Amino acid sequence: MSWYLVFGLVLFVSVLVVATPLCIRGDANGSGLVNEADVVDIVGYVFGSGEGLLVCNGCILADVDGNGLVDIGDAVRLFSWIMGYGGALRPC
Ligand SMILES: [Ca+2]
Repeated sequence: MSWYLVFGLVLFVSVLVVATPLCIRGDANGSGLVNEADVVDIVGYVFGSGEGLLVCNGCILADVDGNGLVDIGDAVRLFSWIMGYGGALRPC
């Protein structure tokens, strides 16, 4: 396999990854995982001590229930989901 072919393949895959970001509802901190840290970030945002909201392809990642608002209900919904209660999270 030539060097140019390998370089081209790596460049193609890199562009593909950049062009398709993961938009995971509930991943409030954008780490790529949904876990307790996201609950903490949502609570921090709601009570004014957190950072701004991450938006991915028009989807507010902290808006766990998808109602267009980010409030304490989103933190509760996410925590319940992490603990195994409630249904699947809505897709972005
Ligand atoms: Ca919401």
